[in-house]
Amino acid sequence: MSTPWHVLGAGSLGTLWATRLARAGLPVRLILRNAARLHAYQAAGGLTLVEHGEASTYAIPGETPEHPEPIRRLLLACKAYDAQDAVASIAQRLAPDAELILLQNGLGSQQAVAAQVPQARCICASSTEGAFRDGDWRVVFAGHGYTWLGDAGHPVAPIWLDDLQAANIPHEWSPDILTRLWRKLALNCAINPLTVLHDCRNGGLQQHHCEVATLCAELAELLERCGQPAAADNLQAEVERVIQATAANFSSMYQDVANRRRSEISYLLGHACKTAERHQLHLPHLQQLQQRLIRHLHSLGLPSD
Ligand code: NAD
Ligand code: KPL
Repeated sequence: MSTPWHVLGAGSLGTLWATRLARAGLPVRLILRNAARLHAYQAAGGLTLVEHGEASTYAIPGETPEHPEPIRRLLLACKAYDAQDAVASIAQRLAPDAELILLQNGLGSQQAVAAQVPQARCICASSTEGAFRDGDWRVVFAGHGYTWLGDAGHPVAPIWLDDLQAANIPHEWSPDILTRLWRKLALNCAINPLTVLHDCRNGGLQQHHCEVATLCAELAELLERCGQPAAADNLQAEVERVIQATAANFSSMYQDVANRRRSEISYLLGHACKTAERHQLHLPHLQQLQQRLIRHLHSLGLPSD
């Protein structure tokens, strides 16, 4: 039997991946936080994926972190700020040849996880697929996209990409995953905080062209300084293209704030500002943006880390 996929995080992306893998007949196990969550999950009878308005439920076996089966392949599908605690909860179970696929947005959490489990192979992912929860254990597939996967320290693609193919998960092995992650981080830094501060959809930033351009120039300087010139290439043009292409959408950070959820600010703008500081790079507009956003989150009573 092929290696089971352990999926930790039964949220939007975790459900999107787990259900498609299970639908392809691949062995999947869902790791729930504790016995209470496991019982609630079992009572629901599985994970439900809604695609094109049609709901299908998959009775994927669930387990708690304490389950005795060793983990050889783990899809970590929690938010960036939960990644280290989540990995700590299953670290004892990781087999010597374990592989972790890290779906977190931004940067910083992947490096922290890799340092936590140095014996495991950590593969980073950058995804443009979209999904959201519309009930407990129920996720709507919202936007078709692509997932790039890569391992900055080891360019050889893993054999389980065949499983993703079988499960119709659009993906590509990327030899320059760090560049992709930095590029996405820069896009998110140029767009998401401003949509929160100006209380607008992505398209509303067309009225704030100069502010966006100034941020792009500083972000490009940062990318160059940290050895990512390809991620800096034509950044402003791409940001403007994304603003136009997603004009009607609310950014993920806007949605987090509107729904009073913790945002991943520390792994996006926070990571950019921390990296600039480490390189002794003065980026006044980016730093001001971070301060404005932190003040705004505090004024709403939301966490700013
Ligand atoms: P989510 O909040 O919907 O799901 C995360 C799940 O992880 C939750 O169910 C939470 O309870 C669970 N979790 C956290 N800690 C846990 C623990 N210790 N043990 C067990 N479960 C635990 O988040 P999401 O939207 O799926 O996002 C996951 C990551 O993917 C984020 O970094 C996000 O930015 C990124 N991402 C999401 C989308 C999307 O469309 N949702 C798209 C691209 C990237
Ligand atoms: O990724 C995004 C997000 O909202 O998180 C886009 C649409 C690119 C805006 O930054």
